Amino acid sequence: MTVMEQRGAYRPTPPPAWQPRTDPGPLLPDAEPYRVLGTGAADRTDPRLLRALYARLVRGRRYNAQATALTRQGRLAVYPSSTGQEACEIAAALALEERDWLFPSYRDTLAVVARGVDPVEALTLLRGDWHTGYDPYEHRVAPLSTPLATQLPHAVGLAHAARLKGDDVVALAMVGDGGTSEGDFHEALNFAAVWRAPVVFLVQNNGFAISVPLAKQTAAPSLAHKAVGYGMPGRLVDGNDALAVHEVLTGAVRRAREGGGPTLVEAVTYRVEAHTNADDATRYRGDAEVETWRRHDPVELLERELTRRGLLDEEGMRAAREDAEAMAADLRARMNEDAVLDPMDLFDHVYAEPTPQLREQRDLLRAELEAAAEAGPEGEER
Ligand SMILES: Cc1ncc(C[n+]2csc(CCOP(=O)(O)OP(=O)(O)O)c2C)c(N)n1
Repeated sequence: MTVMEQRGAYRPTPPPAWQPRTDPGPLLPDAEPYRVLGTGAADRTDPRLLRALYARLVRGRRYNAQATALTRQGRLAVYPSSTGQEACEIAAALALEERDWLFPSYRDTLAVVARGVDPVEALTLLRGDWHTGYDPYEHRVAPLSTPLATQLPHAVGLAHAARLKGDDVVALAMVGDGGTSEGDFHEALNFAAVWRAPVVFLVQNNGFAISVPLAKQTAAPSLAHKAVGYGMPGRLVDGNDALAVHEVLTGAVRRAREGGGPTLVEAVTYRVEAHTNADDATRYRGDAEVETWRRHDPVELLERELTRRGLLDEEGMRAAREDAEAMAADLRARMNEDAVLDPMDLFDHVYAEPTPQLREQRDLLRAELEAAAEAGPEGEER
């Protein structure tokens, strides 16, 4: 007699039928990054959109070059250039309505400026002058976030709160590939999906987190695939194709606005320059790789499309360059003016109610400044 026969009456009960809670199929990203430029789909694009994107991309490139030059002249403490990533930056700003909110990272000055923030004010933080430098409420742009991914839970909180209040607001949050390894990324995406918050997450996969390449950052099939684990759609797009990024982001914003919940968009792009002016990229990557990406340049891709459709000629290109040059000249002139600053401002806006330690430090600094003022310029030199 077998053991099972001895137990006689034992009949294992089958477990309840298991079903996936949602079908993961529709959430999966495409196998290849989505492209529009150079395909038949581009022919259907409104020429006004093509022209608007082109003018802003040309300006964006010039802005990056000017800001980097300002670091060399000691007028800017640091600048993380987004050269090569202009398509993502500009498309992100244009995908939003005025009533929406943008949550940028430190690399996203171009998106901030494209949203309407004064080009000088957008650099205040990087000059080290003042806190954010611009009024976040004026253009609905959160401060440029230096701590990686912390802007993501903020975006979810704002978007969810707006929805609870019945306000029609979508938040678009930008983050780098390295930022996707942060706990804040996980928490933000999880909350967003569970609450169906009207948020769009744009990951600019530019290949590197300073010197760390993507292969050392994640073993995921793509960053867009991470969406499936949270229960939101993941979209993979060519981040140098301004039309493709614009279309995917506009679609994701519309979906969020209509109550469809969040989307994770991975834009595959490349950081053509070093991490910042303080980094030497030749120490961790070769020229050949950079050259390959330079041949897939977002400005040139758009230029080719406009030219092919007869929407741009030499004269148009010159006009765009002149417009960008005027913006750069104005930026240069205004950044060369010494900022008038009150050191006591340092203590304002840290807490609603300053802590005893902060008050003590404030009093110490005030006393030092008063003593220095009494001593006059000679005293300062000693
Ligand atoms: C919480 C946190 N950890 C570490 C850093 C230091 N840090 C600054 S930039 C950076 C790399 C980020 O790379 P990625 O997210 O890919 O963005 P990218 O700079 O390429 O735009 C790191 C580790 C930081 N700013 N914040």
